[in-house]
Order: sequence, then C-alpha cells, then structure tokens
Amino acid sequence: MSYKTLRHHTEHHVSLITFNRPEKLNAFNKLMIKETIKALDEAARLTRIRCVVLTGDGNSFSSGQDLTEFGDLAVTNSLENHLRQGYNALVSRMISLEKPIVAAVNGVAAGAGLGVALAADIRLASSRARFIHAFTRIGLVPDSGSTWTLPRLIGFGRAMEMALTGKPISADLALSWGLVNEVIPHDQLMPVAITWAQSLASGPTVAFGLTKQAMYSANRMTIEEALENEAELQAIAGKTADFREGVRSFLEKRKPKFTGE
Ligand code: LHQ
Repeated sequence: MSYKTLRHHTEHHVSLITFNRPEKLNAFNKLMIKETIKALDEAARLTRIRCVVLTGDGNSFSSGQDLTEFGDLAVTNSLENHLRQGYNALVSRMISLEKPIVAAVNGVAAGAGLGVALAADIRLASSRARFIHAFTRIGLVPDSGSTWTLPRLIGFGRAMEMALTGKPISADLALSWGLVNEVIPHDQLMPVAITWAQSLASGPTVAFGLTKQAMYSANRMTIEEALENEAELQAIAGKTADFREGVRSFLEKRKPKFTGE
C-alpha cells in the first residue's frame, strides 16, 4: 500500500509508521489522519504484524492539527465533525488495536500529536522530546482523548497544569511524571524503540490484545465488574497456544517461544 503522508515499513513482525510531513513538524492534515488509520487497520488485519511503532520524520513527532487547514475546516466542516471523523477515529483505532503500539517520540509532540502519543501503549522519548498540551494556546479545549489519558498517566493536577499553561514539558520531567516510560539519547531512540518493539512482537500477542482491552475497560468498571471481566478474558487467553507454551517453557526451565496464537 502506498502513502503520501507516511513512510510505512514492516520488518520482523513490527510495523514502523513514520509521520512524514517534516516541513510542518508532522502536523496532521486530514490525509495523514486517514492514512494512519489505514496503516493501523493493516496492522490489525495481518497476523504477521505483532507490534506497531509510531514516530515522526525529522526533528518532531507531531505538532498536532495542521493549522493551515483550519480556514478550510471552518468553511467545509465543523470542528466537532472533524474530531469525530478524524482524531476520535484515530485514537479509538489505536486503543482497540489488539497489538501493542510503541510511540518513539523523537521531538515535539503538541496538541493532537500529544494525544496520539498518549494513546500508544509505551512511550519512549528522545532526550530532545518536548510535550506541549497546546490546545488552550490557540483558544481550544484539549481533545484527541487527552482529557482521559493524560490525567490517568500523570495525575489530575499535573494534567490540568499542562492544559491551562500549555508550557513545554521536557523529556526528563515527562519521565519523572510518568508521562513516558523511558528517555533515550536522541541518536539511540530508534534502535532502542525497535528493540522494545521486537521484544513485544515476540510476546503472547493475543494476551497483549486482551490486556489492552482489560486495562481500558477496567477504567469504566467497578472492581467487581473488572474482576468478572478479567475472568472472561482469561478464559480466552487460556485457550491460546501461547499460554500452553508459556507454562511448558516454565516447567522446562527455558525461554518461551511465543507464536502470537
Ligand atoms: C506548523 C504547525 C502546525 C501547521 C508547526 N500546523 N504548521 C484539531 C482540529 C480540530 C479541533 C481542535 O483540535 C485539534 C487538535 C490540535 O492539535 S489543536 C493544536 C494544534 N497545534 C498547535 O497549536 C501547535 C502549533 N505549533 C507550535 O506551537 C510550534 O510550532 C511548536 C511548539 C510545535 C514547535 O515550535 P518550534 O520548534 O519553534 O517550530 P516552529 O514553530 O518554527 O515550526 C516550524 C515550521 O513548522 C513552521 O513553518 P515555517 O514555514 O514558518 O518554517 C511552522 O509554521 C510549521 N508548523 N506546527 N500545527
């Protein structure tokens, strides 16, 4: 499949999706949102893909909505429809993808670019990364799921601070707040991200997909409901070949060889 706004490459069970509008710091236009969803759909469909990495070309991850598209949006569409058809669909696709997503945040992640990074399952930050909740800086409210994801990651007070001040958060501060999983020297980001991804891609893919489902759905459940949901999902995981291999390898005192089935 060919893309105009992305570079897309699959190797060793890992799908690497690179936002490719560096002249605009990889700002999202409609096409880039659409193509990212398409690439994620492909990752969902192909069993050989067992992990996805999202990153940006050049020195940025993504600066969020392409602000040069705003005039057009105001005339042809409402902002809420743009969100419903665009970012809401993209973030929902990321959350529902039954495979782990690693965001390799190689530079600035602002606005919806931050929202997309927050919807990944693992965030690795280059030492040069900056995180900006840029929405109120242009008179908008936070979107792309960030009112839901950000407070859960860093707590309500810090999320409110990021939203109201719009101030850039450095990679090191992001790490200390729990916004990212690891900070990596800039020139090592991609090799380290690929190592993470290959490790996740050799894991029990079905159990990973169910884990995402369990974690996200627990957020809207009581403890009793979450316990029941875990039991139901465990019944599915318990029928996989990877579960049998996991137990067998433990008993045989060797590393498991998961196939993702
Ligand atoms: C850009 C952008 C950009 C176009 C840099 N667009 N060109 C969506 C729609 C519907 C409803 C509401 O919500 C949303 C979600 C959102 O994402 S809203 C938030 C949108 N994003 C922003 O407000 C961030 C705008 N960008 C910036 O504040 C700065 O560019 C940051 C802080 C990201 C980076 O600053 P610098 O490193 O100083 O870079 P720069 O500003 O010099 O940008 C470099 C170039 O990229 C420049 O172009 P030029 O031709 O002058 O070299 C910028 O115009 C362009 N660019 N972001 N979002």
